[in-house]
Amino acid sequence: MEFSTKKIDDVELNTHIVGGVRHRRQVTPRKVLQDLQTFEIRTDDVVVITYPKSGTTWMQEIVSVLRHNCDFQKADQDFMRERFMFLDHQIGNEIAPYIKAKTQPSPRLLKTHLQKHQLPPQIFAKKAKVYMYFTCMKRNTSHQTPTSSPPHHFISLHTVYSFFFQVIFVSRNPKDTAVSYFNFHLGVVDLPKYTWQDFLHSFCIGDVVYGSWFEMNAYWWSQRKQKHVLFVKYEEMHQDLSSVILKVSKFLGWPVPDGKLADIVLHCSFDSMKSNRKVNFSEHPLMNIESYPFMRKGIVGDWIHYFTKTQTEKFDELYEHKMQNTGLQFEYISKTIRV
Ligand code: PPS
Repeated sequence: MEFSTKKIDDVELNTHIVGGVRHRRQVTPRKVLQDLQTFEIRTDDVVVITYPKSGTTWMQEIVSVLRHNCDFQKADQDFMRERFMFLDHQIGNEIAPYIKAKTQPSPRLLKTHLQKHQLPPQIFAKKAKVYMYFTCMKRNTSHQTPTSSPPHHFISLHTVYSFFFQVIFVSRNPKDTAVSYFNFHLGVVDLPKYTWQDFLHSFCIGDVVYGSWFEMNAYWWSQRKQKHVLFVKYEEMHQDLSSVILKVSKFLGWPVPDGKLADIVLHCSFDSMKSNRKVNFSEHPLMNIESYPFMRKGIVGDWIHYFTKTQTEKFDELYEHKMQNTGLQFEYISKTIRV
């Protein structure tokens, strides 16, 4: 699938390939990826896993609010990057989030964009534990004299599933993801700068930072029925945020307080998050938010303004080829907002 054959020089300067995946050279050094191979997952960790630009921050804000029982002030007390430990990130000389996470109280909130084979292996080793135990119960014999008959015992089998952590995977249609990711590159200091054509080409062959959208999404889609995995689509959040909030709440076991659902929807709306400095990354040291806002458009269907007719045809062909056996389908046009 060729969109472009142009060689982009600063890609090689600013990024490196580790484990077959392209990463930001400064932000995701080899050591971080190596150390994550022995990172300890805790029983009550909540891990938000996404391909970049899929609605990660949106989901993080929902989880933060639920975590604090809908106390918006508490939820937004810290900047997003201090609430969720971004495992595969390290900025300058700051202590890496995965190191900070080691001493954080539970339940920890973690975020990662890593492909399956670069995630901490414990994520796969510690899926769920099943305890089975027997109890013996003596029948209630109060109406009998102790000596009138021997006590009767019942044996009962109990099965307890104890889940070791929870994964929320957010997926966004790949055309809008590519557009959002392309724009993000323009605004982030150390990310390589591409033309749209070159970016789309690299995205399609999985040679951008964090690798292949197709691989990551196909894998987590295949895991969606596991009890510790919640698979949510960005487009679903757009269409019915209330339902998604209730789904996340049920999954995590963190209830929505009575009468608060509408408030969460409002708090997590695009406009509210765009003007919320705790989540809009306006103070992030590596982002040029003035010219390239993190909360850019927040819509379904912006790809229409970027993809040419030929690019659309080629991309649809590629999607069919790579994903035809998965059954994963998306809405590509908003049902509610004109783009
Ligand atoms: S990152 O850097 O990978 O963590 O980015 P991520 O948060 O995954 O994705 C950023 C895109 O999500 C949009 N966004 C939202 N859309 C709708 N409503 C809300 N509340 C919302 N919050 C974030 C954000 O605008 C980015 O998409 P684009 O298309 O670039 O606007």
